[in-house]
Amino acid sequence: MRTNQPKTIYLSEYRVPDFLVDHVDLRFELFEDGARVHSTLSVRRNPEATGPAEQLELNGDSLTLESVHLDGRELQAGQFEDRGELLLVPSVPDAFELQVVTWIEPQNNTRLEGLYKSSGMFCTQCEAEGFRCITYFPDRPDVMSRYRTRIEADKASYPILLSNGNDVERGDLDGGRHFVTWEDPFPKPSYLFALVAGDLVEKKDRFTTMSGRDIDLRIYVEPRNATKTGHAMDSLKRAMRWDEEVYGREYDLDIFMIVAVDDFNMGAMENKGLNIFNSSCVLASPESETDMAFQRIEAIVAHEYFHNWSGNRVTCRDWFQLSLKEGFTVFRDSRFSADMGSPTVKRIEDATLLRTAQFAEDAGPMAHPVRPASYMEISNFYTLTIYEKGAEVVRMIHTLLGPDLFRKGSDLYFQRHDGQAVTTDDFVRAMEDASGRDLGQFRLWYEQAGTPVLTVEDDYDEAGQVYRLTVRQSIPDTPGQTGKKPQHIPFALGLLDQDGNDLPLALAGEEAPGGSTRVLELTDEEHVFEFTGIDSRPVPSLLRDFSAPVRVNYPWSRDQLMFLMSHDSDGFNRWDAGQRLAVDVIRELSGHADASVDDRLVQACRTLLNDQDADQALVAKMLQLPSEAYLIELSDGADVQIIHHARERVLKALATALRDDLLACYRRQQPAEHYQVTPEDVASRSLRNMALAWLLHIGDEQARELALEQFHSATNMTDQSGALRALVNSPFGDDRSRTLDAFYQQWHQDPQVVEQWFSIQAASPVSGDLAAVRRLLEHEAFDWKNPNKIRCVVGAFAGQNLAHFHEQDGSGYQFLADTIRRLDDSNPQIAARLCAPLTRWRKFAHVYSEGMRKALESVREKDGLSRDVYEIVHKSLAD
Ligand code: B3K
Ligand code: ZN
Repeated sequence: MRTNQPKTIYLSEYRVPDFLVDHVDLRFELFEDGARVHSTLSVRRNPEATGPAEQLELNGDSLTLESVHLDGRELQAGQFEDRGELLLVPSVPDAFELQVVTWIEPQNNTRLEGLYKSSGMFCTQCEAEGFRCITYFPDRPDVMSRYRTRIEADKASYPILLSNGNDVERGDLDGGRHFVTWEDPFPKPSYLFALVAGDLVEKKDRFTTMSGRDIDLRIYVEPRNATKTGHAMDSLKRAMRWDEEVYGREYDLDIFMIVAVDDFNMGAMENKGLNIFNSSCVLASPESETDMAFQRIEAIVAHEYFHNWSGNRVTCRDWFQLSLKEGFTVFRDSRFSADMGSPTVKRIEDATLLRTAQFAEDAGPMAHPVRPASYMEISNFYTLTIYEKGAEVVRMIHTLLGPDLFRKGSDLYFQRHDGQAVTTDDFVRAMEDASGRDLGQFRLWYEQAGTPVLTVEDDYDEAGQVYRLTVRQSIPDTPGQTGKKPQHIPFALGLLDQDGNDLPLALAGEEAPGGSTRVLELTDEEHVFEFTGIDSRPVPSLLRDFSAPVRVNYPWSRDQLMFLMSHDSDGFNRWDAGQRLAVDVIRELSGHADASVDDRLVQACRTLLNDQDADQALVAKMLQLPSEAYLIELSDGADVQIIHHARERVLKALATALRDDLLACYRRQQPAEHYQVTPEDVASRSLRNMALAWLLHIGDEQARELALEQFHSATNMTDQSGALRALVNSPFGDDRSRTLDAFYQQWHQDPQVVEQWFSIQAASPVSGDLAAVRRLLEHEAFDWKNPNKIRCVVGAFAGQNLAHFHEQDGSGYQFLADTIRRLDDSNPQIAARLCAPLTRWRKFAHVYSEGMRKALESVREKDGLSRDVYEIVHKSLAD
């Protein structure tokens, strides 16, 4: 077991940098056996530094130092100290030029941080601390510099050489080599540096900005992917226009580039002017990618583009402020997606992710505030809390201020802090200054971890025609944080009368009603709201549009939920009522073999299935049963097998009772002639494939024929993989293996499709047992060095295939632990991500939690554990 415990870094210990670097001049010599990096830094003492800095300290990681020059003089041993992770140069002048030459081996870089090779091309990933794997540097976001980058490489193998900014010079060199020099006029932190060298094809387009500037848009991909760039390019142009219209933000360089790479630790990266994307988050064609992939690509392309302002022009002072750029940018991309598609569906998807995964994180051993106070390894803090809860926090400011004042606030923020590295507090202050609102208490959302719980009680006074709501908030303890203060929560609600109409809402003392949806502001532990002029007992519709990331407890009856499902004017709450009803019905069955499925749920689903006037996008969402992960999140001492079987029984009962309705629905939803990703078409395909999946789940023969026919005749991947998934999860074993083989034969040359093929199998509750998953790891297309393959097999198994992962003999846990140990040396970031399913071991019933704990312990025993995995495992096992 590792003995040297990684250091904890505290926000309270933040100090401004002792030295600033105004200019960085880089020269890369790229070879097959490594790369030489010549770096020239113009350094000066920071006038704001608090102490007299004796020495210059530069970060480094896995570098071979070749030479150091200070103002042209080579430093000899003794004039500097190479401590591996730090290069120290004592007694430096106030301003000087430092030249450092390092040798690195991108071809052996399996961590995929810094400069590495993917399918023969050189590429980089520097956020958060990857730049120090390229050269020695004060690798922290509050050191912002102008970069000039010259790349030299073999011309035949690497005809395309890219970096940030504008390309200012190019030419040929001896020995078949060439160079290109890039200059980025905008000061930036090192984490936004990027370099790409490869044999890529270039897809070009143009965009004219609001002030009439012409921008060159380019997407670089490997030649085999040349036909898969159209959707990303269209998405990019829509995002550029949207950011102008909604935020008044214009693009600033003359060129914007996107590069697709196959081996990437996460989705994409917003490097200035040169975004680098995981292939799976940018490449798409209707034949080979699903609707979900199309939507994901649009959102991620927009997200990375939006970072140009929220992240790059205004960046983070330190990594505790990560949500400054991530929360805000997720908020921006989710509004963009809502505007491009169905706002209600987008809201449902965001809330589902939050309630299933972020609430779980917030209740587990890794719980942390949106602005954490400490960390060991920053890579572990690219979390649902920083991203999704952070976005909800910004959204609540938007709700409290209203769109106009919020826009004034964002204008002020961008104008005030352009070119600076700032804090979440600066963001909130700009919102306050522009709006005149006091967000003092609101700031607790950034400081306190844990999901607030609202407990709501009501009572109706018929004689006085008063409806009284009592709302109490409490915030659970989280590791290191107890006794929390009440937060400022925007609580949107409506009241439905007996006919299902919204009542006009007047609070006691008000002269006129203030609309039918009111945003109440909760600031105390308890509030009592009295609504007057209510002439019969209403049904409350609480937390409309999910106005805050909180849990709401109110004892709705099943009849009330049915009523809300069909009448609530708030689409989100119609869906939520359906989810609550389904959760209630599934829970009633849990562990009770003789209980039967409440017919009201069957009726509700039948009504939905046949309601052709309703918004079909919403209907498609409403017909999805709550996931096993969500059901687990809602329970204490969760028994996965019981939850799985109860949910299965409900699904089977629904499919059996609604067989004819499902077949009719399937037939109604005929494929559109031309593939488009509109909310209507997506809903139609989703309903069609859901009907198929439900029917195959109960082994319906007619549906089997339909699925086979759909599998072979589909002209888009949503329908083809929908049929495949339904067959894989059916009792028809022969069809399952035949279609899986046929699919692989058809698509084995397309890695993105092979990833889908892997994940359908690894996530299958029917056939994806551990033995099957182990066979997938032996498959010719599986590659331990490719994060996507690991995610699609191991991640899908542990994260989605809960009944098999949680086999009571603990085999799934031990398998995951072995995988983490195996990956810890080669790619610690991916290894650390895979720990997540084990971290919540305390949530589960004893038969599960023991095995999970043992698996974590076996990871903890590994020698030389990475800082990434160390932090998660130790925090998870802490008392
Ligand atoms: N900023 C990057 C994430 C970097 C993760 C580094 N471990 C992508 C994004 O959020 O846009
Ligand atoms: Zn981001």
